[in-house]
Amino acid sequence: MHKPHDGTVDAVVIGAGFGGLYALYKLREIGLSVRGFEAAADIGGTWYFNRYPGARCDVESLDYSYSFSRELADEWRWSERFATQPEILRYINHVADRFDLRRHITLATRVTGAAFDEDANLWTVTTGSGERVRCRFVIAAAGSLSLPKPPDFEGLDEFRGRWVQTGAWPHDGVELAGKRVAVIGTGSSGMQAIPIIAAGAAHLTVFQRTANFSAPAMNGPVDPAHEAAVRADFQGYRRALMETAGGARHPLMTGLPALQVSEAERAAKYEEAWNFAAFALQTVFSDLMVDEAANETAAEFVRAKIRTAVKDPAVAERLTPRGYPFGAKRLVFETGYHETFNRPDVDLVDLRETPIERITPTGIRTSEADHPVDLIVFATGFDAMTGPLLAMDLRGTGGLTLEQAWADGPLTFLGLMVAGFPNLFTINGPGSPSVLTNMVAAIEQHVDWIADCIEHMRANGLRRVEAGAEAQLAWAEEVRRMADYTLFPRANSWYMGANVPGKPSVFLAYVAGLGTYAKRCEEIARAGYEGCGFERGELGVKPSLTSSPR
Ligand code: NA7
Repeated sequence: MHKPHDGTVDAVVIGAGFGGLYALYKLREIGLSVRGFEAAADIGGTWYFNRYPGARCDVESLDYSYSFSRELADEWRWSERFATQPEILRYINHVADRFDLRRHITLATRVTGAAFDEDANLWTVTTGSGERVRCRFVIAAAGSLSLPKPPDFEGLDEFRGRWVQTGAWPHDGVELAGKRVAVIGTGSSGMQAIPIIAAGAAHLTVFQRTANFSAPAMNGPVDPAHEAAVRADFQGYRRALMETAGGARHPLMTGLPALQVSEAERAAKYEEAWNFAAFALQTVFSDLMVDEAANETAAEFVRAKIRTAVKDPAVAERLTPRGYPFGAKRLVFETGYHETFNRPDVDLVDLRETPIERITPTGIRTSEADHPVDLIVFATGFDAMTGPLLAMDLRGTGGLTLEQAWADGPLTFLGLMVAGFPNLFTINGPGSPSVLTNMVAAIEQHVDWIADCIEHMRANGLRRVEAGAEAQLAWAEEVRRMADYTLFPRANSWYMGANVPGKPSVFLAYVAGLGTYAKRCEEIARAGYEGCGFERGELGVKPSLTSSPR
């Protein structure tokens, strides 16, 4: 089934989530021999690991799906507007089976290193099981939010109860009934899980460091009329989606600056967006993420909603986000989050007032009190975007490590390539729209671009491609300039690397959106991959690139 030890393939794909699977499919389509490695025991990436109660996508299901196969789209039916983790995982498994992708993937095998051999222009990929595979191309599809931050609370090793992380939720489930539970962290994961944990546990204490902006997901069944319209013009719908910033569309975008309309009209629009779905709130006006005063109107709208939802005014005040712009930390799509704090069996601890001092054998000690608990849920986030790549010991030309290349923050060309690392491509890498857009749409755009680049090399007798250092610096500057134009850098968010101590403070995503980004990528490709350097030579490795798909 698999190539033998020390075998050679055209491309190694690291990761078998949405990105890795489509890369395997597409590269096989263009005739490359491929080999995939996945650290987990099964495919699915993010959706394999994040099984915490309430885990749900914040992009609509019809949009958060592949578009490369019309047949796939025709035969798959999503049950909910915002799909749950189990349904998304079922979809991913269906795709892998339907396109016979599993046979290329070695599961439960972590890529521990990859080094570029400059003489042969080949990568050697090493795995945790001691395998070494030579390949022309490496496609790193290791995920953007796939490396949970390890909990670093003093005393945790002495805790006699159980502790779990949302981003590595146990597959055999976690018993909540009769348990006193603590949740630490109120980002998307915490805020999605909290209402469900509260309903299942004997008692819940939420430990909040920063109150987050959120809005109701407004989940429900997929609207049949919307679905029919999408299916009637599937390609047209997807093309239009690709031109948007977020890789998603809604009918409520006014295209107007928030302060250009009257207060009453603004309130009505916010109300309409609130009742449509959380993502509409962020884009109902055109300038919410660039104009502080406009942003404050949205922030105030959300704060008022919290005051209405939460009965105890003191609790409502603690849950009210302040001190950073609305949306600059990821807006959370939740269901019943604030109302959960009206339950008599749920408490809120504000860590800004009473920080955690340590974990004791029986619970959590803050500067004010001991909170006895049986189970601690860490919803404390990820080493986002750069973490999974840096964890892999990638070595480019002259033995350059990625840590060295990125000592002051990630430098990439388009979030797709890194100077000094020839024939390596990253999917949704830092410097691409990635986490700020529909990841599945972005993945398809990335993989298609990579496949076109490889086709270009094949057609022109080129065996090595590498981002130029100058082009890379110019791209980093463009990413920074775009981010600085917005309010995003004004929050201590994981978008800025602020959640990981010592991580360089750099805005990690390309903020101008998928549509603009895809156009830039196309222009660059049309100009002969301007900014990239190529080396002439035979591209083919055994088996030949022209062999039929396996
Ligand atoms: P996030 O969004 O990084 O949220 C992590 C939360 O944990 C956030 O509220 C943090 O507070 C809190 N946190 C982190 N470290 C600590 C410590 N040491 N003490 C107390 N509280 C802490 O991660 P999620 O998993 O919720 O979401 C990640 C993305 O996954 C999400 O945006 C979606 O795209 C999917 P802070 O705000 O840093 O003060």
